[in-house]
Amino acid sequence: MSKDRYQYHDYYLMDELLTDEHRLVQSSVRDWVKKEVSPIVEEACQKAEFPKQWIKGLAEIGAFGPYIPAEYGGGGMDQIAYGIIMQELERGDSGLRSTASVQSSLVMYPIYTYGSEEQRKKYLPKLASGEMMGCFGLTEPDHGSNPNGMISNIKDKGDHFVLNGAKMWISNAPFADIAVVWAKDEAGIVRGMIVERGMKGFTTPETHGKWSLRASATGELVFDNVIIPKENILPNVKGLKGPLGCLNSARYGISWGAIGAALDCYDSALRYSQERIQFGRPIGGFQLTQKKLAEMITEITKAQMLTWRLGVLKNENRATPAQISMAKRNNVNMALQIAREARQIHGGMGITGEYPIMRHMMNLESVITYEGTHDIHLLITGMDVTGFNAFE
Ligand code: TGC
Ligand code: FAD
Repeated sequence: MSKDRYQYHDYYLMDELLTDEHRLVQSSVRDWVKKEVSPIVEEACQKAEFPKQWIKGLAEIGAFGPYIPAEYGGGGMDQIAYGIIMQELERGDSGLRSTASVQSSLVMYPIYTYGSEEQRKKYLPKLASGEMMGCFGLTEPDHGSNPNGMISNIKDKGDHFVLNGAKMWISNAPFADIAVVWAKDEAGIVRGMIVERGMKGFTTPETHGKWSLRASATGELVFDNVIIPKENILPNVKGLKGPLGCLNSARYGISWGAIGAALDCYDSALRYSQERIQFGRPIGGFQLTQKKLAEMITEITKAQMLTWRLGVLKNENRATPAQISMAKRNNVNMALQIAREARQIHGGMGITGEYPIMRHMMNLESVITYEGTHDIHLLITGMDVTGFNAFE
């Protein structure tokens, strides 16, 4: 990618609603992305490699567990600070944001919320510092949108459980030190557990050949008679509401993150439209280009307001899962549409790695699918407003 010339856009002066702490977080993450991510992200994607040096930087800027209390190594910040971090990271790359989302919302969150005090003390400080990385295993080869159909299972053997099954499409799996895994017990009840790398029968083969999220490592989790000590079971939750509760937090972060990708596409398209001359004038002077840009900033502004309000509700513990679904669905779709329009404004140059557009567009094809697909979130909203469950 050529030099990162990104300028933030805040059309409705939403930043006036931020606290000094929010602003500090915003500028430090933005600076870090410009300095450490932009110069290498294109090459990392071309090579399909996750740059491991980002882990230390992510920990230093507080991207691992920003809302986990400080006594466990977290940042002790609010939900808006978490959203801002996700947005600035995804401005750099959705894969980078994925790594931080998974660590914070899908690994630290369940250990903090459903774990024992011993588990919190053992894992959270190391996860916050990046000394330990985690992943989250819910999806299976035959059970994606319908996780309740999972066949991964544990059997009680007295002083331990034996875990069998497989998980697929797991972000961070190839290098994670631990996995928060969801499997059914003999009564068919979903239980959460911490599986550690090195446990006999546990492997994490990498998934190759992705055209999307290439700077994020994805893999499988395979369990072949893995012995799980009873102290590794998350004691404080039973049932599907355990993993779905984690998804509320991650989906909330994605609703902020997607705006970051959209902002980067819009910013690049705006600058290109002012600099690219055709028919003797900048292409930004043509009405059709203006229509694209005006619609982009309108949609970005609406999404910024939606997430701000959602963040306030989340800080007050009043955000409902259906409200989170609406924001995730709207904002990811908005970002994908903007990436496609921005690609057109860049003409042929839009398909090259000189500009971030095509990378964002391809990344967003995963983001619109993971953490609940576009249509699943529509059905969650549909169920919420009509009272009828389309999944039954
Ligand atoms: P259903 O019968 O509706 O609910 C089962 C139980 O769960 C409760 N519940 C929730 N609890 C907390 N938060 C939510 N969002 C919840 N939604 C439901 C519900 O009250 C019930 O509790 P209880 O006490 O009565 O047992 O469940 P269902 O089987 O009908 O499924 C509903 C459905 C389809 C909405 C759900 O399963 C779903 O969301 N499917 C999408 C799956 C998904 O999002 N997978 C994501 C995998 S992780 C991932 O993609 C990480 S990518 C990370 C990255 O790289 O950034
Ligand atoms: P399916 O569930 O098979 O869906 C296929 C299509 O059918 C979709 O369009 C869907 O909307 C539609 N569909 C399904 N059911 C219905 C219905 N009832 N009504 C209407 N349409 C329906 N999972 C994890 O657990 N951990 C991770 O870290 C993780 N990381 C991921 C990283 C990447 C890069 C990707 C691509 C996925 C990741 N996932 C992860 C998995 C992700 O959550 C699933 O891909 C997603 O939930 C969809 O499941 P599926 O791919 O099996 O699609």
